[in-house]
Amino acid sequence: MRHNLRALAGAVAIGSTIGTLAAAAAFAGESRVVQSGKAFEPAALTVKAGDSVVFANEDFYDHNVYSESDGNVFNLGIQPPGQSNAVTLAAPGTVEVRCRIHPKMKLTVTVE
Ligand SMILES: [Cu+2]
Repeated sequence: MRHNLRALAGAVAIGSTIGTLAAAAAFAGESRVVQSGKAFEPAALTVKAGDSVVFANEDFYDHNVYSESDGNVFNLGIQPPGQSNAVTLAAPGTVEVRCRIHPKMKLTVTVE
């Protein structure tokens, strides 16, 4: 009986390890875009479908980041200085990101 329990514990440990590896492989990437000086930094980046992009407002102004690109429509709403918000970009394609408050702010994300 004791032997069986030990074997069972070993099987659980191996299963747990495999589960952790699978979770790590499936874990989506995360990119970071900073808003500073009424501009996105960087102004262009490439991510994989399912990845997240964190928008960090490190500016002195409110921003309102959004996209109306097919498959990746989002609107972060008013984002005060110091606030970060993440968006998951699920659909491959080109995502044009803008700010409703500052129309000159432009970011192009290529989702592969
Ligand atoms: Cu803005």
